[in-house]
Parts: sequence; C-alpha cells; structure tokens
Amino acid sequence: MVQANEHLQAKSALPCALSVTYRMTSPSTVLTEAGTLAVFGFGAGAASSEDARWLRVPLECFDAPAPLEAWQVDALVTHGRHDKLRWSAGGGWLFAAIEWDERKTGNIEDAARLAYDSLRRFMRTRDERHVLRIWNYIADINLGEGDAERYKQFCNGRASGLGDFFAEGFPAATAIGHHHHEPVLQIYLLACVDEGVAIENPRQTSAWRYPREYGRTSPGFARGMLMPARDALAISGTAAVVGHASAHEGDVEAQLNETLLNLEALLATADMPAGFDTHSPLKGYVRHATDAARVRELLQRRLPGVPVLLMHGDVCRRELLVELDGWRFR
Ligand code: 3EB
Repeated sequence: MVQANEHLQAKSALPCALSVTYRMTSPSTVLTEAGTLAVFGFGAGAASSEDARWLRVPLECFDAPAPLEAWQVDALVTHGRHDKLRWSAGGGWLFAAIEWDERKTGNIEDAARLAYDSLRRFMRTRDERHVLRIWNYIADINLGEGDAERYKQFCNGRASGLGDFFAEGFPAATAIGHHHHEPVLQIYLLACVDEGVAIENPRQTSAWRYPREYGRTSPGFARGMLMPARDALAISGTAAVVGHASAHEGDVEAQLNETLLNLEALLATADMPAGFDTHSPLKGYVRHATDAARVRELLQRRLPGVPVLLMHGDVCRRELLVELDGWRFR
C-alpha cells in the first residue's frame, strides 16, 4: 500500500521544472550536462553533432558568435530516432523534431502534411501526449500569390497532416521563413505528460478564427501556453497583428511597439508578472537585415537585460517586418 501510494505521489510530482537558456559554449558541453533535453544552434556557422538532441535551426543570427539554446530538466533524459524523427524525453517532457526536404515531395503542402502526419503518429506512441509548443521553419515562406502563397499551402498541409490531433486545443506556435539554400521544412516541438493552459490575446483575433482572406485553412495555434505547473508561459510568434489585421505597414519601429503591446496583453491575460527579465529568453525575427541594428537598439531600450536572440527570418505575412516569441518564467 505504502509503495503504491509513493508511486502515485511520484507520478503526480511530474513534470519536473524545465529551463530554457541561451549559452555561449559548445554543443558537446551542454549535451554532456545532466538533464539536457535539447540543444539548438543557429545558422550555417553552428557546429554539428550526431546527438538526437542537437538541432541546427536554419536561421542566421545577427550576433556573432551565436549562442546556443538549451532546454534542460531535472531528470534522467533518454533519446533516440524514429524514422525521420529525432526525440528525447525525461521528467515528463518530450522534445521531437523532424526535417522534411521538399525535393522529396515536390511541394510545401505535401511536405507539411507528411511531416505532421509523422509527428502525430509518433506522438501516439508516447506518454507525453500534450503538445504545448511547436516551431515551424519554412523556406521561401512568402513565395506565391493569394492562396498559392507557400505559407498558406503550408497551413493546408499542416491541418491535413494533423487531422483531429489538436481537437482538444491548439499548442502555442511559431511559423517563420528561412533562407537556407536547401528547401527543408523543419518542425520541432515540446510536449508533456500533463496539459497546459492555452492563452489567447484580447487584442488579437484567435488565429483559428482568421477570416478567409488569410487563406483557406486558418493557422492552428494559440497565442500562448501556460506550462502545466503554471510556472512559465510559452509565447507564440507575436507580430503587429491587431484584431486580425496587420498594423503599421512599412514601419518596423511602430510594428515592434505594437508587438510589445501584444506581449504585455498576453502576460496580463496569463496572469504572469508584467514585463520581461533576465530569465525570459526571447527571439526576434527580422525580415530585412538592414533593420536588425534598429530592432536591437529598440529592444535594448524597451527590454533592458532581457536575453534576445535576433535572427534573420520572414514573418508569414509579407507586410510584417518583425516578430517576437519566447518564454516568461514566473
Ligand atoms: C500571426 O499573428 C503571425 O502559423 O503557426 C504566428 C505564430 C503566426 C504562429 C503559425 C503564425 C503561426 O498571425 C503569424
């Protein structure tokens, strides 16, 4: 009896805390530390490693040398590969990633459908079945007009690959265009044994309710996701979208200010402390490299001391010049 009870207590203590940090060190250093769930390098200059927990994100960082991003848990971590997928798990958390070369399928819609289908089928084999956060990095995201724009085709393929997998609610997400010479769709996610709390932004129309003009398939994502222990908020890609409309076309500074208003509203809705601090790692995606210095200067003024990784990436609407995502830890 006592043993059974202890077992239940141990179970309900899951998941353990998750930390997300930027580190100026080598992948091998982080990968040998206890509890490392995933390590991300950014851009062509990033090191390579055969470890399943290592992922090179195809976005160039405006800071050289670029730091690494480390996800760490206070638990034993196991990792492996499953077809095209790589994964790691420990302490109630799961990292999974897939890279799909579009040249194998011919178009982005099929690539997204097949990649999401693989992820969905893999997730069925796991106890960490609640997907809390997803990142999507897509080549030439704004190529094509109207419904033929690649981002919109990606949305179609994502929805058909997912089927009813997110019927209970969408995770927080990011979808950003990359400029790598290989047309690779990269998707990675964080999942957990326990469910989180999806947060919407009162200043923004929920993405799944976007009107038809933004595409045949509304993007399926929540504006933010509170972690199961309510100790951290994962913040989706956030840009100068007010209601469902893009604001401040052509003005990167006004777009950034609007984005910061969106983030403040999201934190308030999630009942998280206002503002960001030194433990709130953010990413900034900037469309035009010529805007990077200006964006960095504005962020240093508005968010002093906050770790921000500034990267060259295209927001999924071509009029949007900058987007932020990241974490707020309580
Ligand atoms: C927006 O607010 C910007 O398709 O998964 C942000 C985050 C955006 C996620 C996605 C898209 C996605 O609509 C675009």
